Amino acid sequence: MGFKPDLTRRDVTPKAMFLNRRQIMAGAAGLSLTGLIGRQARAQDALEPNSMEEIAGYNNFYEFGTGKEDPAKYAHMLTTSPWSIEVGGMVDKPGNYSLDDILSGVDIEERIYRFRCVEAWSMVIPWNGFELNQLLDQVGVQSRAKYVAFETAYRPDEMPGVRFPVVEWPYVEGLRLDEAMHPLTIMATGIYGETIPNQNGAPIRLVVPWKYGFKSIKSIVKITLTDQEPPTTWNKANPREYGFYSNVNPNVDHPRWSQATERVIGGGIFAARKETQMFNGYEEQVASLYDGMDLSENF
Ligand SMILES: Nc1nc2c(c(=O)[nH]1)N[C@H]1C(S)=C(S)[C@@H](COP(=O)(O)O)O[C@H]1N2
Ligand SMILES: [Mo]
Repeated sequence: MGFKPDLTRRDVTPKAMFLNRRQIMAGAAGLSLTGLIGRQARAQDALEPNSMEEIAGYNNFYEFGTGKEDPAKYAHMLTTSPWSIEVGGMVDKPGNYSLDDILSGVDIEERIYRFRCVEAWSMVIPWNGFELNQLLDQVGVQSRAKYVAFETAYRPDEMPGVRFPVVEWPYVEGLRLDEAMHPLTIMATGIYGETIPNQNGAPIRLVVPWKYGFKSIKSIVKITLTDQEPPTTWNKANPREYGFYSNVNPNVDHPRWSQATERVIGGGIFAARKETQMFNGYEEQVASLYDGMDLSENF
């Protein structure tokens, strides 16, 4: 079950669009809130306009604030070197591993992935990273382990957003062990062939392309193997709206909006809507992980 690329450089969202997506998203959301254009757009796709909450959510590194420009403005405050990750729990070789040590033992490659933000925006992003299974194999996962828990740095001096209890800090996420071991699941250190910008989760973040964006936890300092389903930030904040799995699924709506379509960054504001694919287009590779599970219960 190796990784089979299905996207090429030609599919990649232009870098300028990627860098400007917040303005693009905020602009489109603003349009859909008011006036004729908004009503036409809504009639076309039969969706409700975005709420202010969703718009604020476009800025999605809450440790630097929930304001639209906050991550880009403040993420430079994060010291990303030196960096280490504490790996523990049910592993043979627990320890505080420096990022340099981790990177010297893995194969870094480019992965061009669809990436889905929970608010229904999608992009195609060229990440540079390594399969998480390489790191897990190195530390020796014990047979009792069933889940992997991840934790973001919590640094009040460097993260102005953590003064506000918008979510519980530190930001935490989790995967089932088979999801974590899947070849599509990567730890990314780069984007568009360059070092990952701080606001996108430098120096190392998770990317799970068949799940909604919030599962892709940024600036990871801790990885713990456990036999219990780990808590996740958005599930703790709102369990009705965000489940543990959070697989992209057009058939299971978020309680406040449809998940059937998405808006493609770079496709133009009105031409940009397309139907969302099961598991974000990775059904062939990952559907078997969920055989026999009711995905509307395990959302
Ligand atoms: N630590 C941390 N990780 C996080 C977030 C966050 O606020 N803090 N936001 C999540 C959300 S909601 C999304 S959509 C993605 C966005 O990643 P991107 O900004 O690289 O597109 O990061 C996720 N990872
Ligand atoms: Mo998000």
